[in-house]
Amino acid sequence: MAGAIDPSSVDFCVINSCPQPPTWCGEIIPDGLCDHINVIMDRDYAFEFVVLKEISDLDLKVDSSRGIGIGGKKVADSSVTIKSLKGDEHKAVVATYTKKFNANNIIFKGSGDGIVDVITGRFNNNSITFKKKSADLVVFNDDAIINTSTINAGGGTDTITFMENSVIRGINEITLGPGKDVLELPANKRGKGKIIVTDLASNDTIRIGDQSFSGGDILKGKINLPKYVQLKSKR
Ligand SMILES: [Ca+2]
Repeated sequence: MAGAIDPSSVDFCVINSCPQPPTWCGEIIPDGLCDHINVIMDRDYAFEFVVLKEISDLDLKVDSSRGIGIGGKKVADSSVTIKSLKGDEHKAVVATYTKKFNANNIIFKGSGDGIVDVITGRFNNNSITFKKKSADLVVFNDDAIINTSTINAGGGTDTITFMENSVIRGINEITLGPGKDVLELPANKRGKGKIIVTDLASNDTIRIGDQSFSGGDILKGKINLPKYVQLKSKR
């Protein structure tokens, strides 16, 4: 149904100067969903998917580093796969600002760095998977609601940030992978959820509000993390 986007085959259209938004119906958007989504490419060659009606079972694939914004109505049971290559001019970014983003998989391929930016909305039961060796970034912004999601940061120096006023619900499992990773968490958490770190290592850092703790000190029991942060060491 949905194929990978080949940017060279796409008509370039700058936001606000498009005679009408391109939809690439039947190419990246399956025929049955064409009236559900508008696709806009902006001047930075980012794709913006404007979800007009709830969608599910969408399989988006992008074969180069670029920004993908997904906004609007609920998106469920779908996947977004982006292949970022080292040296690509643009960063591979997946930004979500849908009303609800439920049970979706965000997958990065290739060797370049990846970014997930949850700008707003409910982010429920999703998984984010990065490649080995890339320096990746996840940001849950203020007022985004994160519920029962998993992040696998892989190798490389990764940063995962829950902004102070993000809302954390359910059990959220984070695997930092090898590398000097940084996990930033709220000091005064909103929501009743938990953060489980599966593989904290001594060279990782956990920041709680403006306080910074080394993984080594945490593992030695020198630090009392807030109760909502739990370690599930595999070792
Ligand atoms: Ca890592």
